[in-house]
Amino acid sequence: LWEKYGADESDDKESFQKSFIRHVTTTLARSIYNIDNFSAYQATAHSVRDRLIKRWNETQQTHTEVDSKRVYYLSLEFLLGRSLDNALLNLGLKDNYGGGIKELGFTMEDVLEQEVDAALGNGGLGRLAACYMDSLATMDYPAWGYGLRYTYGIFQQRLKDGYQIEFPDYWLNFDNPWELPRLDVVVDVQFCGSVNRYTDEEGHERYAWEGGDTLQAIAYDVPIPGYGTKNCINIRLWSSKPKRQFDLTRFNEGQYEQAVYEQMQAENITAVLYPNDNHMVGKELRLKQQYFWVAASLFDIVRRFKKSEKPWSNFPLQVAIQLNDTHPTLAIVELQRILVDLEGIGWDEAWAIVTQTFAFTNHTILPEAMERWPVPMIQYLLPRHMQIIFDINLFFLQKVEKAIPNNRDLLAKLSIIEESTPQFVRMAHLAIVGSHRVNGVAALHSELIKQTIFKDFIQFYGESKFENKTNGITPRRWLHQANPKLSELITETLGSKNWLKNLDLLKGLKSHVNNKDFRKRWVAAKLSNKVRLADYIQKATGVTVNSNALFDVQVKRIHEYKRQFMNILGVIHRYNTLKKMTSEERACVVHRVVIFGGKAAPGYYIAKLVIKLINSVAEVVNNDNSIEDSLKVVFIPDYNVSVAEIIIPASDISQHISTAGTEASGTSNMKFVLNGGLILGTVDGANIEICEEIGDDNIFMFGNLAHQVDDLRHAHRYRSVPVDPSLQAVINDIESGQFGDSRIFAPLINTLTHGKDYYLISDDFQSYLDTQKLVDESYKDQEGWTTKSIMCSAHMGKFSSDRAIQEYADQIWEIKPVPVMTKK
Ligand code: 26M
Repeated sequence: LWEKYGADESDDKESFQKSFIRHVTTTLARSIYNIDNFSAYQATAHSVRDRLIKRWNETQQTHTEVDSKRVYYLSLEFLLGRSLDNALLNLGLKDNYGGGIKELGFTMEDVLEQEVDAALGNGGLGRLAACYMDSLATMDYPAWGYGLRYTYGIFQQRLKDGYQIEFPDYWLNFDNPWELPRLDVVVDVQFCGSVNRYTDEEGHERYAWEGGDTLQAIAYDVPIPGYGTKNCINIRLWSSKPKRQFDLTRFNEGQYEQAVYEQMQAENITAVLYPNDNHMVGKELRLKQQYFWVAASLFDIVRRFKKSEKPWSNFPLQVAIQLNDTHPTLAIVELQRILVDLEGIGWDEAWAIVTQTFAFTNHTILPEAMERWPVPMIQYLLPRHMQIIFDINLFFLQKVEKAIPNNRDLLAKLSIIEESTPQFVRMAHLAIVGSHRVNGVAALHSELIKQTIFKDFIQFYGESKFENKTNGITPRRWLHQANPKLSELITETLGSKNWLKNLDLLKGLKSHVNNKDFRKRWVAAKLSNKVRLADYIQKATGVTVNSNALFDVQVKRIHEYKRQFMNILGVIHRYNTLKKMTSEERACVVHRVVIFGGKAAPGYYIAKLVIKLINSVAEVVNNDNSIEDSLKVVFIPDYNVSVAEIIIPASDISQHISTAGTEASGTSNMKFVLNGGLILGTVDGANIEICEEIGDDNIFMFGNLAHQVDDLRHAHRYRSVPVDPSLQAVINDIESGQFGDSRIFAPLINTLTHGKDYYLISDDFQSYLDTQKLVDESYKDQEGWTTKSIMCSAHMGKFSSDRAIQEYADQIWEIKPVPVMTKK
């Protein structure tokens, strides 16, 4: 009967229309005469969902039968964006569904626009996790993601008088067709309580964690379809619930409010994503989120392993767990606790299993981003875990002492515990000690972590534990989906779609670089993307921009180290240069549209002032007729994944201008270049490797190098005004009130003067302006620019997330692809 009546989900147009209408009438309970674009989206999404579920089931069945080693990617953030278009393209349904929806009286574009982003992440780290899931699925790897199902994703940004204001992102307001609630998959998670020592039947000393509060984790599964494969993997997101619906005694005693309050406390845990990016906040609720997620995920992983009835020593042969930054580091402690306390395995044997299982990715060397938690806080919430951390540290330091005797200074530096008052747990140290491999996310960054934050660990471990895995991006979303015109041109030119699974094939474009027709279509694709963005800018900001101008883009989280401030200071310099020109002189200048976008953490005062300054400058520049449209400045509000999909394909040049050594990798740099946009960047993160691949003729690099930064910062201690005269002139312009009340910006200016210019804007400013001039000159040579643009895309093969995932799979996880077996 199962075979006979199992869902027949064919992929042709008629089958889609049938399922569309079925979902309108049953799932949505609407009449066919009463469908708006949103219901059309819902019905289409549910039709796709049916097909995803089928693949998801077949994939999980295959993985259970084959039972080979799986990787579990633990990430507190999955910045997925929209799913419908991605699923249609990955499943190969776009054409049939597009045709089908048109006959039903809708356009695919309108329907796709109805979807709200799944924005369960801050920025780079969260989007990386999403790209990696796409590659794992596409390459048939048996992989699971584990994360939290936040009720509120990253806040929505709006502007008021040029200032950022935040609004809650209540993304689950309408139903979410991209998740499968697993109300039967429930895990108890314990907090607080106490630890009791006892002796077991064999006379061993054991510890039991007892009492405290218990919450429940409910699983919600998000299917991730691969491109051009039946494989469909899973991200399991946990949602928190109180264990009992009501405390009945309290309820009966009339303490209704207290009973409901406790219920709310439990639901609080997964209520909101912390909106900090590259900055640690020591909030207790954040620590609770981390343990809640880690405990539920490990329980699930261990339960799955136990089903196969293999000995515990096989655990690392069946399970690889990747820690996306230090956020899931408690997983190391939790697995050790499960093995020692619950399974009765000896400490050393358990620890060998743990360290063989985990690997850790570091994403930053910024000191303020390093996670450290007060010992008393962990002691209170997780008393047994705190004991285990102290034991892990003790045994580790004993080993260090044995290998490198009589070096108390080294012991203090390596210790997992920071000996301050109160003591702190250094999560990165715990992650290193508990993992068999540690990686950085770009070549320079992986070198820098060995020379700076983790230097002392090299003394003990040697270098081999530390390696590089340069980040990557999925070409499916970031070219095929976001830039359909260019994707089509590439496919036609190369004669197949194989490049979407093997990005190195883009090299084939090189032999067409002098082909007139190809070049014409390449330029036309860029122009039509610029027109699309100009329309969006008009809608979102009310500013009219000329699509023939040079589009200069900086979109990323607002942070001092990323130096959006330097960019806007450069804009002021440009504006005042233009103002001094005659009309004839201005006629020779390349017109520019400078585009900003990005969110500031709600508590990051200086970052918020940068947004205000950008908007104040934009207001003056955009309304100054005397410069005759030679410059426009826009701040696009609420930058997110789906806005990025409009902005990135439209850029001529994008800025990645962090102080050298501060941006671990960057991933949007890769997205821009893949789409034929040039880079203006510092010698930092993955810019360096992009330059190596595309050649230094095709990129504009400037500024001081990472190894010079320390000396320059030191030199700043002996002065208190910017050394660069052009910078001083721009500061004077702001202080003169050219962009409104200058008192507003005093704290910002102070970071350059009295704040010692920690991010070296002054030191890089002249080099920045010079390189901007080069950009202008190069852009005048439109043919030369087109050649650069083509060469950029053609050499981006390395930056596919498929390459990155292949390296992780082969060198760290040791997992093999498991193609899905389909019945019939
Ligand atoms: C930590 C504690 C409390 C609350 C939030 C956090 C936190 C959240 C996100 C800390 C860091 C977070 O993300 C950091 C991040 O996105 N790093 C970026 O990672 C990218 C992928 O590797 C790199 O390309 C970027 O260079 C790096 O900045």
